[in-house]
Amino acid sequence: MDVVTFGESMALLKGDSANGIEYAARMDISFGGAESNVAIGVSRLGHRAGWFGRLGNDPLGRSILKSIRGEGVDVSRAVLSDDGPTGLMVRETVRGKTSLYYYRQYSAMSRMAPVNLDPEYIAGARILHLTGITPALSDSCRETVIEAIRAAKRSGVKICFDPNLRLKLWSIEQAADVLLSLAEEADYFLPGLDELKLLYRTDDFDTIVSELNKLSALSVVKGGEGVTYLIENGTVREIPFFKAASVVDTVGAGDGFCAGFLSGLLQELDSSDAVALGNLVGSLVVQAEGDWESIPTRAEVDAVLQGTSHIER
Ligand code: KDG
Repeated sequence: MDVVTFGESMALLKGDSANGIEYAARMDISFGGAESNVAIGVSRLGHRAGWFGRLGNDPLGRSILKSIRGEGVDVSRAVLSDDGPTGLMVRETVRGKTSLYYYRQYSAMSRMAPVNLDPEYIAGARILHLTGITPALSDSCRETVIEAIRAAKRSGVKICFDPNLRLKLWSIEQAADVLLSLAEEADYFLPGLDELKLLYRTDDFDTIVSELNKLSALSVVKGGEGVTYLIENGTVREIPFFKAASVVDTVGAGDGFCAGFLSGLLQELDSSDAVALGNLVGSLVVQAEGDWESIPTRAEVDAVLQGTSHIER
């Protein structure tokens, strides 16, 4: 595997009413999960991606597993479990504000423990991608992330960490301690600027940069004013966004960025070109509905780069 990742993928319901779920008559169903979104993106960009997690042995879980497998992602270590349901999230956008409601407490994934890991599977990857969502799910999930890091480090597998701060899952006080300690273990740290302001409890960019320079990781800070900040060896470089032709759905853009950045690393691009590729993928993701459905293929990315992306009639 080029990239292995794990975490919770959940069924996703979206209502058909502009006034929100409360007034919806019909719901569209899909699925989402920051980690499987990234795995699907890495696969679409032409690399070998593996995703594992625990899904309920229920219709939603079986459907999600088939969908992730159908995207060319290896799911050989994923489990359909009888010890909890598949998680569910419900999303609505009302007057431009998107809200996500989770129904995931005591889900099958929340019961993951270090014993469920296959250290050899992790050892066989070039990069282990982790998010800050998994440690928020339960103590056993947090222990599993720590054990996965140990397995990766024993075999020289690089670690990419996106904190994916979810304050509906835990308080900023709980999250900051855990996420910043995980960032110290990473080779690549991919936070959002707003997340860093909360984690470091400051709006001052220079203070944030000085904190990031204490990490051994190469840090890539998403969500600047039209740029992504690359912080490496004490320097700050600004990598400009690609202008999205239109913005339809921003959910999943960060996962698309991660997939593009990981693809850049796997292609052995230099760090600024890998960040630029992440910016390009993220800019394409926001132009269509869906967390992962809008992640481009390698051919689509190449067409944009060659200026041949056009309407065929
Ligand atoms: O990353 C975009 C969503 O698909 C993702 O946030 C869902 O994993 C998810 C979560 O926990 O919110």
